Amino acid sequence: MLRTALCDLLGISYPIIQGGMAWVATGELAAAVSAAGGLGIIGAGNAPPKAVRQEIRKVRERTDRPFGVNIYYMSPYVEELIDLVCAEKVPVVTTGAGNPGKHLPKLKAAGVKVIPVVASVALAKRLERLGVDALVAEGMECGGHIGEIATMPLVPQIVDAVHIPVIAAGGIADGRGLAAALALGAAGVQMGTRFICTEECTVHPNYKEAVLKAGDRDAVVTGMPGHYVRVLKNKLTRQFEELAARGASWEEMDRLGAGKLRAAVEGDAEYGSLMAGQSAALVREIKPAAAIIEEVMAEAEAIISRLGKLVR
Ligand code: TUI
Repeated sequence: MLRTALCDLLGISYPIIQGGMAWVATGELAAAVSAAGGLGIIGAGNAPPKAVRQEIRKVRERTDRPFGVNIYYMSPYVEELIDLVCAEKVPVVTTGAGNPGKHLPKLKAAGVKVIPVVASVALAKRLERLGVDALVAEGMECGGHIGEIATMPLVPQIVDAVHIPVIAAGGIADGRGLAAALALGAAGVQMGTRFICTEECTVHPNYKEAVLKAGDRDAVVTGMPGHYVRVLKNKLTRQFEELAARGASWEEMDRLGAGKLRAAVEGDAEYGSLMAGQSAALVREIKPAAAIIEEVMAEAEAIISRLGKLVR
């Protein structure tokens, strides 16, 4: 049985975390992942605290296991969401697109475990010093807003730089990815794209279909330096290309992207922002979240025991 320090830290059975994708990771999905022994995470995105509280309730109606909420630091509701997760005693908070340092004392006092998502060594070191419990090291193969370093070089650098558990993310969708992440020194993985194609994920079937159909070159990068977003190729990404070709301003790009993730979640696969990582090409079927977790664990365990036999 494969267990890591992350399982002990979070009280979960398997070292698999589901990415807290805005609009995509609802209470239904988070509950399914947590009930199956991983860590399900609600993506708060730009949603108001009342809506996030409803998602927390959904998880608690479905499972007693630990779960998390991802707080997106560009949200206008960050302060209220911090108060909400403390009041609700949410077991784990992951953070994205910002530095949660100033909220750590409050979160720690409420007993919330804090796991920031980072894409650089410098921020990883700074956050360890401030007392976070673990880190997600997210490589640029991931979907949505991306950093500049790929998973393979990023994870071991962060592992070397800190003493807390590191969770690898970006480009991971199966047991091979989990085994590889452990080989890099990670204590577990976070997968987002793979969990879009679950029975419990509430996005429109068109979004899931686009992930299933994606090939190796379909998860492309749009946007501007400092604000790159990885999405699946469609009519919207061609509009972004046209804007970039004529040297459009940041404001024009931003205007084109506004509201488009929600459109994708509601079924617009042509002009919606189908955020997904390069691992989309590895996703071939829609299954229950529990079946994915079982399959990933069995595959990783088989690989690790096979690799062990290579050493003679
Ligand atoms: O957060 C992400 N990826 C995301 S968030 C998102 S939400 C959204 N997008 C469009 C419309 C509506 C909602 C989509 N994709 N990844 C986690 C991540 N965070 N990767 C890198 C970082 C990061 C970047 C800078 C973390 C901290 C940071 O700090 C800067 C500072 O303040 O030091």
